Amino acid sequence: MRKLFPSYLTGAILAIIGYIAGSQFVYHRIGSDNQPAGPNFTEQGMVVGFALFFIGWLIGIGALKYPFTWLLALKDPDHEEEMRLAGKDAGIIRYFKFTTDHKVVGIQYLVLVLIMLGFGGLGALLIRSELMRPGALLFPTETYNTIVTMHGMLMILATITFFIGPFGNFIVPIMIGARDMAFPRLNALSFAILVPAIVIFLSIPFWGYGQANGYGGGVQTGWTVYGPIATQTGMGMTALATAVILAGFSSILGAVNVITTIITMRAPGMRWTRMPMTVWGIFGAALLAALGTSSFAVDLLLILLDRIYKTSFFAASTGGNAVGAGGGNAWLSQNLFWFFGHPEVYLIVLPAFGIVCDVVAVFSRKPIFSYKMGVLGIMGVCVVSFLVWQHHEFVSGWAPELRFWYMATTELISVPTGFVFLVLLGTLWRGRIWMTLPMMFALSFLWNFVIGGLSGVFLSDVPLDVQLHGGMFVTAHFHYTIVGGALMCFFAAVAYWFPKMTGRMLDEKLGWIAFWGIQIGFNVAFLSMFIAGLQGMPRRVADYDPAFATANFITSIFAFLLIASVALYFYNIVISWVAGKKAVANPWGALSLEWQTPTPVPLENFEEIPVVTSAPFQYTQETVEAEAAAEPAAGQAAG
Ligand SMILES: [Cu+2]
Repeated sequence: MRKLFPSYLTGAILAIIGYIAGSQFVYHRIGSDNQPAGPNFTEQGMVVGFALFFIGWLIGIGALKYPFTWLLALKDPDHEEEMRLAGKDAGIIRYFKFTTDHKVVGIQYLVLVLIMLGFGGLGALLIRSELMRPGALLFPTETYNTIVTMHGMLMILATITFFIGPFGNFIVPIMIGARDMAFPRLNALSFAILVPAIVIFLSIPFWGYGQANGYGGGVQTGWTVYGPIATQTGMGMTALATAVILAGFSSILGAVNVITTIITMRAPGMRWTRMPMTVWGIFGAALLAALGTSSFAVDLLLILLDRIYKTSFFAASTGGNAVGAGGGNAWLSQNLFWFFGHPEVYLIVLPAFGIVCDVVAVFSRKPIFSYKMGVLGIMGVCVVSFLVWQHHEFVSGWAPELRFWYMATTELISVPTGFVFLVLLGTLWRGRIWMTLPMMFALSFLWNFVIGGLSGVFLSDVPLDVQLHGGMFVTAHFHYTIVGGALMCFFAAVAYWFPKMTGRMLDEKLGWIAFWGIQIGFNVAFLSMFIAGLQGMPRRVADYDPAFATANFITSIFAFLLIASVALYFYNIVISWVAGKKAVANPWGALSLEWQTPTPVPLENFEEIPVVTSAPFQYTQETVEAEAAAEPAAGQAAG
């Protein structure tokens, strides 16, 4: 029983008590009727409730214990206890605790990310079921809009977390030869903040149905939450804004930790030019998260102020019920959103660039081709990604005189991206290719991302974008980059590091069935969606012209195949984690540091801090020939 306090269980109990206390305080102390001129008490009650929900959770899991003992100069009695609890002998309970072991935090992130992708996938299933045929099949339009908004936002939250969270925490410290992250408690906190954020997010559909504001419940803005519709839409918007602001903090704290760890915790000899590409990719993404997230947080904060206190940051005119008497600007919302929104897509993809380079090097048994050009590519994208955001507003009427410049910068981003792809092709060239599951997912990233990237060039051209903006061509484009690209790389990373993170091998047969189902389902579904877009079908509509029926029917059927295959892959992850074949310490014969540690990885990672003497993945002719000679043994090891 003692192990259960503090834990996620006590955290959940105090969070619920906190919500009830906070919201009831507002409702009863100030009253819950909405006076048009005054603040929106109902949503004020929600926000105060959410704030106490969050604080109750932090107290309940013990996250505030250390800061208070430190603040009050009390001896922190539990420091040793805390580390012990992070140790092996605490069993599975340690995964439901506020713990400082970066490996446990990495696993916690992996599980949460899989749950988020699961809910996002459910949203995709509902969307494609509705769009399988013209006509309103399953949902009233407001419900459909809420599902589309939640699917988009949740998948974005999942994909900006699914590399830095699991692998940035578990693998990167070991890969650079460190014993832990720079700020272990901040690390635990960044995860602890994300959990209540996702719970609040999933509550969106339950707020406000039947309310008088004509927009009903939920939220009908799409993931871009533009003002002023974000101010007028259902009450779910207040839950969404609160949840994403919290998730933003978690992302910034996590990013600061990763950046500091990579700069300060590298082992002797681990020069910048000797770091595996995974580390560069995650470093670049962390920089984008640390620098960009706040503009989105401000956007959401202004939406909450416009909703609750009737300010009018995004309302040009008041329509008679605003304290601010208008004078706001909807373009402000778009710019605050996309100043983060575009770097955010590279926050998702930069780690994938790095991971794919490393995986391809390992399974081509070759050093990374032109390593420095690869680094230049990743960091080049990192910088240019802050200079392109207006390409999302080519048809919004904002600053048409700037369109030429943003078209140029957007096309410029293809150059450093191209570096990374040439590095990949150069590494594959004449490699001794070992077609493992991680390798195949890495190669599918290559194939899909090229299609995603090229279709992006179309959209960066103003004349073409005027035709295609707001249509299904755009939706197909970003699903090719994020699903076809980043998600495939996530599946590669899971298959690649699964043996090190869980001590088990993923089931190969199930893996391959899922792989081909995913590739066929994904490519047919979204190639057909490009066609619907070229035919002129708008996005974010619950119903559409019968002219688009064929393309949508094909997309839905193959999307079902994709979703079923992803579900099979998740099933494989679960059963292999529980009962998969035991893994040896280095089943892939990889040369980076994490594979030189035993499995399971000891608490302190290394007996002795390693000394690094060369660039990563220095496969030589000799090592490859020696391995080839021992081939039968290697086959069995992996088989
Ligand atoms: Cu963009």
